[in-house]
Amino acid sequence: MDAFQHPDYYQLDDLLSEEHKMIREATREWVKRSVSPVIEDYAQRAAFPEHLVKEMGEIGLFGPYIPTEYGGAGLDQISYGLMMQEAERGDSGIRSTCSVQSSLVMFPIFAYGSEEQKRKFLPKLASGEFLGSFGLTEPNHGSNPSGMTTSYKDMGDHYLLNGAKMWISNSPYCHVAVVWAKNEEGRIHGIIVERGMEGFTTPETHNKWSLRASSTGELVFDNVKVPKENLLPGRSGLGAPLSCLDSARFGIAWGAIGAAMDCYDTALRYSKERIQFGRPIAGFQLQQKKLAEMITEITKAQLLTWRLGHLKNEGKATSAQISMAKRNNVEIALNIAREARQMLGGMGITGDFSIMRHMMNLESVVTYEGTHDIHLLITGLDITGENAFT
Ligand code: TGC
Ligand code: FAD
Repeated sequence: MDAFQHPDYYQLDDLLSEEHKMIREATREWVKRSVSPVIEDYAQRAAFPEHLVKEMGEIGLFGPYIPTEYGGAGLDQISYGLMMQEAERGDSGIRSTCSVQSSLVMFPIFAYGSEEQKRKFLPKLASGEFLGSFGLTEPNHGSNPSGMTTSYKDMGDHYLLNGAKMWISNSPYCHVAVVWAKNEEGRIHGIIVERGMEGFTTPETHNKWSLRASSTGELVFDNVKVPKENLLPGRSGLGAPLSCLDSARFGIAWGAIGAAMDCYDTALRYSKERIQFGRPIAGFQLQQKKLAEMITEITKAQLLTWRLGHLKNEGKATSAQISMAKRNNVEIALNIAREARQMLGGMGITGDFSIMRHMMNLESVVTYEGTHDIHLLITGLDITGENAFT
């Protein structure tokens, strides 16, 4: 049974509106009802719980901040963050599916798509009828997407797309993919590729020890004829995909707190029940040190994201501020998962508890959407003005 109780050491609930709390509770209830009972089994089998996609659409996890006229819920950024927190409290793979759909597929279509594209794709993506994927990373271009070689040619009445994307969340199940590719002048544009287009395949990536309940694969384009109306007309250049990453990284900053809270809550409860040397292990100073440091880091991360949420609502959050929150919160979540796992002793390595699954998932979260070190370099550039990437 999922007995999760969320830690709120600094009474941060007082800073949330009633609507925020309702949205958080609704998402938490759904996770307890639909995710927690099945997720360990899916992760152990490395299977994607596809049946949850429609449910995610129904409870508004896809594009919560997209306006209602396009099928979204028209909510603010803190609501989005709280939903991602609760989703990742269940499993990072569940949050990944929501991040990709909301911030990497719906956001670019909403922000840079034509009116026809918005009306054609957004309502179906919001409801979960369509699942989307986002193709930026390539086999030889991960941290440096500007070097991408996927490209398209103007053939008069259509574009011809060639290349391959790697490490793409949702790819084996996606109905549509927002793909970033260069035109003949070397300028990056977003193109919507639809399943069924000849030459478009999505082979699955196997043997992952992390995000096992999320499906990852490639996007392969072999002379794919893409109709001209599928090009996103609103923005070109690397800044277009990077702006989508800002939105997804913001959601991850919140999501990582969910994973951290779940590990802390599990370890705290276990430590009060587990008796060694005639007393609960919660009474030993070394175990208290771990728990005290966990709740301190969770509280700091909660404050960081709350402030970031307000800045984002006001349109003032910078990319570098989002990078700092993503980097910090994923790091503390990973450290908390490692410490919490030790607190459970041998039981910590089993699937009877969620901690090991969170720990392995977070190894992907600390790598995707910009690695831990890339985010450090983004902060370094922001504060010094010196570019240390190249
Ligand atoms: P650089 O020269 O710095 O920038 C190129 C242009 O982009 C602008 N820009 C941004 N715009 C919006 N948002 C941002 N965050 C931006 N950062 C930069 C910049 O102003 C410039 O504009 P312009 O008009 O002057 O051309 O680019 P660079 O080639 O030096 O690279 C910078 C770097 C390394 C920070 C960037 O490329 C980067 O972030 N690399 C990490 C790659 C990454 O995060 N990939 C993620 C792939 S998607 C994914 O992982 C999904 S996981 C999904 C899940 O399951 O949750
Ligand atoms: P590399 O870029 O090769 O980096 C290797 C190491 O070198 C890292 O430690 C990195 O920090 C370091 N490094 C690189 N450059 C520098 C530098 N200038 N200075 C110092 N150190 C440096 N991508 C998508 O487009 N869409 C998706 O949906 C998606 N989903 C993913 C799902 C999973 C499970 C995973 C694991 C990845 C996913 N990715 C996705 C790809 C992800 O964004 C990349 O893995 C990530 O950006 C890093 O790229 P890379 O793996 O090629 O590592």
